[in-house]
Amino acid sequence: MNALPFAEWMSAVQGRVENALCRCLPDADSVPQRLHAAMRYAALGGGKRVRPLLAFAAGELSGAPTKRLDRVACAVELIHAYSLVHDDLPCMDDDTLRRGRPTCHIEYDEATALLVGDSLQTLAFELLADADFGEPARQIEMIALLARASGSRGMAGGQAIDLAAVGKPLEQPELELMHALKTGALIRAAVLLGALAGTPLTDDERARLDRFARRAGLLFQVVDDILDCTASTATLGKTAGKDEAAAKPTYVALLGLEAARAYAGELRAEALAELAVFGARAARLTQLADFICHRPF
Ligand code: GRG
Repeated sequence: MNALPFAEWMSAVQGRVENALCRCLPDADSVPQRLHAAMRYAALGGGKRVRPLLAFAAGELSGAPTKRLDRVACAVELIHAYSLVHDDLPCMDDDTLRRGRPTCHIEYDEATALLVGDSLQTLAFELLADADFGEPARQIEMIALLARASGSRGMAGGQAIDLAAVGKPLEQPELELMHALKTGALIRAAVLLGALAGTPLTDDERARLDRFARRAGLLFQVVDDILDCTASTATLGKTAGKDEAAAKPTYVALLGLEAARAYAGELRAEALAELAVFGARAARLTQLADFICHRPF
């Protein structure tokens, strides 16, 4: 896949991840059928697969075998899919549209959607624990990294801060912390896990990759905020304009649209600067940072 133009590489990885997810999710006709069908509904057939793409791109830095990257990519995507299912529930964001289709609790029911999230999350850890990553100590490090990124000091913690902040003006450092946890932690985990699946990086390389991942996570969120107020519901496949309607603290609300765009440009440049040391090995990560910055949805 190394020689492919970016768009073709992207769809090759997306297709590969779709197949890998399809294989690792329980069959829809196995008991309990309704839960398994709903898990497949939530995880398959949609989404940009940005986190898996980041894992594959980071894996190119460390020469990670594609079979290991399949595992990593599925694990982070399953955590992401679980977070979307729970985020859409009436007790959270209360949304009816996701990836251009009815949300999981609308298509099924709330109790099923709750269990879908729980089950996708535990399946992610099962995948990492069951895989052969060569070295047990590294495998445990990877499992711990994903656990921390997903829990109260990562994604779930960011969601808690977000829920508590609705209607309250947040200053930029508080907004940054919220997003570093809610969106950034899993994006960072995708990058670091992809690299960890191969030959160990030096301490300096790992620190640079970590700084890249943190800037890329923030960039993803700033662009998400911009898209929420500039793109249509049809383009996004989810309800547009929800942040403003729900008085959510966003970069656009804090900085204004033009300054948010300029900030996205700064974050892209800072992220790319961290990759210079890797040379051609970071070509895919560079292209992905550009994609995250300029994506239409
Ligand atoms: C419920 C524990 C828990 C956490 C929820 C991810 C999340 C935390 C909430 C989703 C709400 C949201 C819009 C967050 C902003 C950034 C984001 C994660 C957008 C959706 O991710 P994409 O654009 O979605 O990668 P696709 O559908 O392409 O996978």
